[in-house]
Amino acid sequence: MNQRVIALDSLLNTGVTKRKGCAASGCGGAADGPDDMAPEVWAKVRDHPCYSEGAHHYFARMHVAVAPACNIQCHYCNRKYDCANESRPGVVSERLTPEQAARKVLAVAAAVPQLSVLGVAGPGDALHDFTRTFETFTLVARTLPDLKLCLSTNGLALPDHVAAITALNIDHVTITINVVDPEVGTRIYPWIFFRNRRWTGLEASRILLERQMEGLERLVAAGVLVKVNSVMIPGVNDEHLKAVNAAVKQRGAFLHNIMPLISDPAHGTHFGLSGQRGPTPAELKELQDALAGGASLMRHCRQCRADAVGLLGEDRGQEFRLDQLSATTQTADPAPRLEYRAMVAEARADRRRAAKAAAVRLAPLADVLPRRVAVCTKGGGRINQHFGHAREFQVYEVDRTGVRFIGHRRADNYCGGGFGQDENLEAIIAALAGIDTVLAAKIGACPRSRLAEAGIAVIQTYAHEYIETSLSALFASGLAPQALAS
Ligand code: CLF
Ligand code: SF4
Repeated sequence: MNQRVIALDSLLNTGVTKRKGCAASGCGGAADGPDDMAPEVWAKVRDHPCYSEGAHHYFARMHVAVAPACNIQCHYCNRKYDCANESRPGVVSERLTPEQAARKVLAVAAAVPQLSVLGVAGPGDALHDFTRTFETFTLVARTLPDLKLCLSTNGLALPDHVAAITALNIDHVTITINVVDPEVGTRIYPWIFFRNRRWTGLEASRILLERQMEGLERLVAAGVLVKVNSVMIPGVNDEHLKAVNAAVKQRGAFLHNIMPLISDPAHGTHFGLSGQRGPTPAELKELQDALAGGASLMRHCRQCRADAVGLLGEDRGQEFRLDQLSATTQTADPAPRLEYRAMVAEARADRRRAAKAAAVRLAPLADVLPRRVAVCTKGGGRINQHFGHAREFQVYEVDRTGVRFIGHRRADNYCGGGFGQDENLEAIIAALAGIDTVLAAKIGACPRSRLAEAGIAVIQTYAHEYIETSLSALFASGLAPQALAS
């Protein structure tokens, strides 16, 4: 490792604005290297944690909650419910004016050199009251022109704003498209508000779909990268999402992100209250695998809050509440972020070399592969997190062609401030269903032995190594994971 790569690893491990104690909380298949795409496209996605799976190990996004209202109703949405510990779209702790949002972005940018993207993703629709969204972007672009701008919309108002989006250099737009058949849409959307009146039933669904497709086509024609988010709702649109994938691919969507329905009666949504369940991780993966070869799939979405701050999978929003802003540094100096990006470029090149070497090592291992393994990581593509601090596990598939990120499993972290929490450990074991090997930087003797009883080997041998290097070394060693875990 050269000095810059070491410096980057230390930055990701310790954090320049380090959190206290164990607290942490939370758009594969995305082509992910300069060899996979045109240079102008690579320049747009290189540092965007949602549009590049590789970037999500290094870069942070922040959302500012400047868009409270929405012009449609989805059966999975209730923006009134808010829990500070919950990572879920539509959830926010405080709503901001554009001026407040711009101040907050400045404070975060000064403290978090990993910040590369500012997004408006609610809590309502970013384009319903578009003036607030565009004013926020205008203010931020003036002071922090190095940040990429990103917005997320249901698409109903989108065709009216394509010109403004391109004029503001918003290179990334997400449209949530759940159906391409209005009949199916009637089971998701009870109403829309369009051209000064409320529409219901088939007509509402038809108008929404037409507007989404028009918006998608026009953005693609204008050179904007469009990601399509779809909520997978078993028994409603799960099979249908194959048709959605084909339709959005045909219209030039850059990525398709299929997100599992989050459904809980406590959230007060129609689906939550009517008992509609979300998909299991296995059902989600089965659908994603069935779509391989269609529009490129995003598998690393964390379904984040509309006020999320930090790397995907962590949420530092509570560090930057409005009442704390006056006490935080406010500087527009881009130097720390530019220096960080230069370090990341070197680290990613280094990691790509390591991944190629790993693939060579894996090629002859037909008898032991494919395998699926979970890792504890704080970013940088390394095994650099203590098992007890992990609130999520990244899951990788290892086969003879190499190592691929295929998703993540969320679980409350085990370490509760110096002592283990047994009930959390049982939840973690449940979350790791189907996985028998975990790589972590460190784990205590007690949890390791409980996991071993559950048939899960936790290996610390590869602490701080690249994930690809470690997994290829593990399987090339010829040793069973249980042998290395002891
Ligand atoms: Fe935000 Fe969305 Fe932009 Fe990312 S999130 S507006 S594209 S900067 Fe990302 Fe969060 Fe998933 Fe969205 S992980 S919910 S895909
Ligand atoms: Fe909620 Fe978004 Fe649907 Fe509006 S478009 S109802 S904010 S989920």
